[in-house]
Amino acid sequence: MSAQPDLCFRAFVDALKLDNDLVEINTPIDPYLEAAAITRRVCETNDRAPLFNNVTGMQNGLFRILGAPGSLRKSPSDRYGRLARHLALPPTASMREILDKMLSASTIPPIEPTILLTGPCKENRLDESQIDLTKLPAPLIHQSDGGRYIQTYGMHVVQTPDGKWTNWSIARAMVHDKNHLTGLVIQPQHIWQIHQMWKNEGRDVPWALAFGVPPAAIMASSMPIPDGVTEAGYVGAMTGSSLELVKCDTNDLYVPATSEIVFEGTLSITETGPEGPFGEMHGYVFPGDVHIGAKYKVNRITYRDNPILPMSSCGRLTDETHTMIGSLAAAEIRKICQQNGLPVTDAFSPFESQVTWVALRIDAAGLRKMKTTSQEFRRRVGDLVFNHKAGYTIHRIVLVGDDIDVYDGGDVMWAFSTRCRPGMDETFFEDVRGFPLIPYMSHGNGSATTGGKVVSDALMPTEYTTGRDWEPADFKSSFPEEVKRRVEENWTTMGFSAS
Ligand SMILES: Cc1cc2nc3c(=O)[nH]c(=O)nc-3n(C[C@H](O)[C@H](O)[C@H](O)COP(=O)(O)O)c2cc1C
Ligand SMILES: [Mn+2]
Repeated sequence: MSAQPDLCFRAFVDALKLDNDLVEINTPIDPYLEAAAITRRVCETNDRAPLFNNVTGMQNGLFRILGAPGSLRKSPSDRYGRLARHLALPPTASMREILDKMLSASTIPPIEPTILLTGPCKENRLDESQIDLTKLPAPLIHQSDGGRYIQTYGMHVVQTPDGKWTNWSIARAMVHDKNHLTGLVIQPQHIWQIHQMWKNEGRDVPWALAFGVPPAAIMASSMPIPDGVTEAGYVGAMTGSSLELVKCDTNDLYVPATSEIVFEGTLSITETGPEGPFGEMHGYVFPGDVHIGAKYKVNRITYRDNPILPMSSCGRLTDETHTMIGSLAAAEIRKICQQNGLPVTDAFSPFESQVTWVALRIDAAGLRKMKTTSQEFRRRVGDLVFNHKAGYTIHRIVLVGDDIDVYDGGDVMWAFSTRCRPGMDETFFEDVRGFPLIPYMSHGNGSATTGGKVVSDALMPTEYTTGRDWEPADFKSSFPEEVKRRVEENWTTMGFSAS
């Protein structure tokens, strides 16, 4: 059985422990707000991931909770260590290295999964008569949430009616009653696309929801890889090993053999139910704001011994909805730009923008070769990205020169604030799909689902023609090497602190 941290969630938890990146809590913790409050504080301070071993109301071991599975570490040297451990990269991996790993499978053939007869996720089972979701210690994550969001970091498994495409993705879901969940199934997400196909056929969608899946798989489940691409094969190619899956008890879907907990059932094409509100990725909850959500029926639960439910206590910076949704969309946007001949070297969604922006780093020589204008370039980038599913969650694209480190929010903010003249250097897109979760969309002055997007050009006119004609007024650029060396050598002798 695969025991590498990228291929097995339980091994991942062990790896965090070895990294001293885990706080095991053995005193009783209430899943009603307390576990999420601890996790929230962890996210806001970049502290170690909490593992709640003793969750009030546990039933037959169901379940322990791991908070902040993909949040940040405190030290700048391994800031992205928890994400790196999802991908078998060294904990000091840079964001660029993490995103390159995620994109690495886009240019190589998929590696198909291997089907095992059984696996750890079958160690325990509950049949239909034994299931009562309302009795599980599902977390209440924010005090004004409309339900207990048991699903914030599990992987939905759905397949097209013709069986050719099996999609894995994260989409939130809350406990509705004894044997139902309600959740977000929204356009243009793949789970929505596949739900539409079954609707056209007049049949409910066979469905599974696997919690605590191989970390490499949950990363791919959070990334807008292309329509029609089966995440299992993509993850196989990315990790270089065929994923080990087992068949569901009650339908023909397959789930990772080492999954901590598996729900099996159907996603209804006719029934819906109240869903939300929820404290969301942009850092808000609107109390009382209940919407109609998709409805799932749970017929079977299987689980490992002493299972662990991963939980994202999302909201203000920094949690999985930022480190993963923003970063992974940016990676896919980089790829799409490059495939379309744009001289983009890097793309990242600054956390400071609450992951509503993507900064595109433009290669200087490539830009000059294009012999384009700002207006033309802005239009071309916006038409491409804002009409693509990968650009769904992004409302501002900032074009920056290759002197800017897009992984550094301060750098991007400096360029945006000083090189992009409001209005004149921007092109607005009012006829593209918008992201309704952003407060200014769903609770703002205009349509919740259309427009509100902009390409902001923080390239200076000389960058399009003759090249940069300025020098940054900073330590690095404003002083001769000899002077800088002297300053650095004498730094501590003069009484300043070592960096
Ligand atoms: C912690 C977390 C929570 C998420 N919640 C949702 C959600 O509730 N609804 C949604 O549509 N996408 C959600 N996403 C983003 C999707 O997983 C992402 O857009 C992914 O590309 C969707 O998969 P697909 O490309 O196969 O459609 C979440 C991602 C993460 C990391
Ligand atoms: Mn997909």
